[in-house]
Amino acid sequence: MSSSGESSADFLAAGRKLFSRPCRFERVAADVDGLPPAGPPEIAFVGRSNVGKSSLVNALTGRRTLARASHTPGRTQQLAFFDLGGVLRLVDTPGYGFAAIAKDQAAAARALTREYLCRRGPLIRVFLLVDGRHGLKDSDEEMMAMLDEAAASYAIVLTKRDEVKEAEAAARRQGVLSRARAHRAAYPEVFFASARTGEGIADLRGHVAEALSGRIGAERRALGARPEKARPD
Ligand SMILES: Nc1nc2c(ncn2[C@@H]2O[C@H](COP(=O)(O)OP(=O)(O)OP(=O)(O)O)[C@@H](O)[C@H]2O)c(=O)[nH]1
Ligand SMILES: [Mg+2]
Repeated sequence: MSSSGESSADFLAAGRKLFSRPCRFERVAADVDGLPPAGPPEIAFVGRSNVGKSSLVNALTGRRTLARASHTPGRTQQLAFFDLGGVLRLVDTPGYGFAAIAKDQAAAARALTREYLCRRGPLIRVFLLVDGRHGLKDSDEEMMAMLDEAAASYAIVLTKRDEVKEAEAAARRQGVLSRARAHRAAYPEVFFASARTGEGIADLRGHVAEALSGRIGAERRALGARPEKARPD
């Protein structure tokens, strides 16, 4: 039972309902000027290249090809905005940690993601995706430190659950959870999901519904997030 009185079953049902709304691609932003004006609350998906961000957006929305998933790591180099029934925006971000991307292109994508995560007023929740087969890498720890600093409340999602054996999955989740506890903006629960089989997807939808219910935004304010900077005309 949460402090707001709703049980997790309520949030699961709310999540199912939320993600049954129509979802459509809105726009991509290659730089800060390309960001859409602030609108509904936003949930962002961050993580290393190839971890499964775009696939997870597709799985959550039940749309196979909404976000562009790829066999080529580093394909997504812009922020992609998706509108969910006018009540929520899902934001797919460029992956980090892939050496084959040109250095200046990777630096530009990293700077844009950072600017977005640190300044975006409507952002209520970040999902930090980590490959469930490998666990946290140094680049993930760097992202966690950055999210702490930005006071951007985030939950870690281990991906590709279908490729990890039961015992290994339990140990990995526990290991990641104990490291997450050292980070002040990290949610004290680690999800494990598969975009391929759908395992864990209902829980993630429920978590989004819970974030949308208002508690998480309050957390972000309590953590001292800086207000979104007015952009010069
Ligand atoms: N087995 C398995 N493969 C997955 C899963 N999710 C994604 N993949 C595969 O992982 C690869 C990368 O998936 P994407 O969704 O494109 O990853 P991404 O994080 O968006 O990658 P970038 O945009 O390059 O940063 C693709 O080949 C997917 O089919 C999963 O749950 N299980
Ligand atoms: Mg992608």
